[in-house]
Amino acid sequence: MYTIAVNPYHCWLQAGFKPDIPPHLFSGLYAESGTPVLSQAAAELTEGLSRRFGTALPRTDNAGGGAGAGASPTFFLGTAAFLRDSSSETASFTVPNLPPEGFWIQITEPRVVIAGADGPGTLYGVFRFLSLLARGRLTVGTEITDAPGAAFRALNHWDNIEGTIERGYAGPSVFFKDGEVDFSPERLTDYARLMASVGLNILSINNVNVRTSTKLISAAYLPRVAAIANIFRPFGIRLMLSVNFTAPERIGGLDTSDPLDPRVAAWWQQQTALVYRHIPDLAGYLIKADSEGEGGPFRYGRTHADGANMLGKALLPFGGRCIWRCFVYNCTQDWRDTSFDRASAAYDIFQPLDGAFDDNVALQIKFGPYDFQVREPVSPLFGALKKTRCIMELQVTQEYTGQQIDLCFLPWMWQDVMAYDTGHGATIQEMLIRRTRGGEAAVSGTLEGLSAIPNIGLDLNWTGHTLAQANLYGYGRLCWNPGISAAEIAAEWSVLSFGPGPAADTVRDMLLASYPAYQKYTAPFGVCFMCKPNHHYGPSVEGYEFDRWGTYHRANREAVGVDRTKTGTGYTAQYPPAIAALYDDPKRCPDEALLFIHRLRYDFVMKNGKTLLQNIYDTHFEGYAEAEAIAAKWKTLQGTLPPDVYEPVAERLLRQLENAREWRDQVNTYFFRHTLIPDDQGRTIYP
Ligand code: GCW
Repeated sequence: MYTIAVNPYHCWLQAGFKPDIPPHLFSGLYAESGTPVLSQAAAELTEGLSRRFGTALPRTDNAGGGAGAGASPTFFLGTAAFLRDSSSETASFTVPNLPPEGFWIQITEPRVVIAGADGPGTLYGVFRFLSLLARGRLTVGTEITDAPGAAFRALNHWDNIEGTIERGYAGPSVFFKDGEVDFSPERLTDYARLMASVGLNILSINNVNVRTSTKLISAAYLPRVAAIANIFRPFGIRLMLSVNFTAPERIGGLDTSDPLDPRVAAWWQQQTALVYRHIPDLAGYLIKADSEGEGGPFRYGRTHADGANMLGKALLPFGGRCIWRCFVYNCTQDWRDTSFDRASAAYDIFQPLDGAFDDNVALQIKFGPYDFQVREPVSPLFGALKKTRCIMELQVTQEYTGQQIDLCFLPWMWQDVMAYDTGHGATIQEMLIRRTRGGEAAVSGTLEGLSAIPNIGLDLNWTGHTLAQANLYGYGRLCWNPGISAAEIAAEWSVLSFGPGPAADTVRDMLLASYPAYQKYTAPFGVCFMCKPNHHYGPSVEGYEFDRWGTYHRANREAVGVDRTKTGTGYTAQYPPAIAALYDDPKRCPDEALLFIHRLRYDFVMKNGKTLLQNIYDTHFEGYAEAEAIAAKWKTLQGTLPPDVYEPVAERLLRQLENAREWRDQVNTYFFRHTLIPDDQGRTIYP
């Protein structure tokens, strides 16, 4: 039987754990208060201990005012400055120096200490303490110092004010309904807790395709937006808003949004002042410009630096930042034109602008040159922008990775992205960490953090597929520690969500098998975009082939893939020479990027000695078989998990199998029909 009463609403903050450190260490809490974040930290500790562990921790300080007042404390919580302060009763603590947002946990026989560098660090220390306690990782003698790797750790919702979510697979928006800001404060508090528990600190609430939410920055809507900010603030989370570049025309009554027109700049300054009157700590604006129908500086003959800096200047007096997306490409391409390559677009547009952006502007770049495909090479912009602040964008919502019907544990791929050596002297992970470890002095040319489109909505379990919670958890952990492995994330999440024991081991193994399986049964070897147009679930091998979106594989009976080498579109030249040379050589190019970079004949012999065609067949048969094995693993948990936890996942795993079967058979049949070369093992392919 299950040891903890798994309630998917609580995600990785489940109840029912038995703490295994001496109970007398929980006999009284002395905690710093005085700021909303510090008060929240103390509340999270006492409430977390009581709800999740059944352990009371009475406060001995005045703030508690309750049962324990006057007793001697055993548990100390606060900032390092407070705990070192000789005037308090905690004078004897020697807290190490901590980087911003860092914490120190020390458990000795007489007491427990959680010290933060600051308010957020203290809060993160509490959540880490609770996580370690649930995982049985705390004993007397434990001493841990930690701090976030990435400074900027954001979620970017694609929620529309109508209440719908672009690429959302878990119910309607938690922020909006029917054209209004409309939310449950309890639900948002729980969301804030989930975010803070994994260290996330920035939240943008509306879609980057801003459309009707353009009006969120107007007086009629700002009080309700401010109410959301108030809920997240005590959790150390600052709000951002997506803004529409053409807002001056749409809601400002101007006849232009030209960033160099003084009336436009003045309008943004005035509007931004209004926004900050309501939300003084807004983190800034997020902008998708000149992309997929959104207006931008190109419309007025200006550069993206002109546009971003104009907004940056409006935000500067308030300490706000302009986060400018680099997802800019021509989405009305003629498929007949083989000279133009969408993959090159972001670099072509933004690399020449390196150094032209103001200091409070950061460029947000999708991890790959296309669009969140199951595998893409890492964008050549990382490391190449030497004088520009950058943020990497990931997608937690599973737009192209199974839409929370298929199990697909994304940290598996993210760990490869983090380990990727840019060829500019650092891996992605090192770039992220260098920024925070270098302190404020290390500014330009580095990667400040990550943003991701989350996978949550109003579904009771937040993410539709309960096991997709692991992707949100994993994203937060990765922001905190860009060097963490997928295996560590899976192990942590599984125990926190299912309790220690065999169920957690099974779920962990399912997660770790899921990404390779999904990668194998979908588009082969980095070719990308063989999915159904518009909604992007399920196979359509030629779905994007004769369309305007610039994502072609150009398969015929001889070959498949686009030649992006120096003899082709020249995309590989955007990388430093050593990487370009690696990619250019089809014998050395990593298998998962092979068809992204090369156009190859079906009889091309890959590294494993088999032909490209046979590898396509093999991976598709294997991917399906692996999906079957994952579903079978879950089946072993039937009867050991509450039915309302077991059944919905079982149902999605069945739907995944139907999907995987379609992918396997459509992809294999497509290539068989082109080549008429049978599978060397005689497995069924449809003639
Ligand atoms: O992946 C594509 C999505 C769009 C999205 C766009 C973007 C918000 O299909 O739905 O728009 O990327 O990242 O801007």
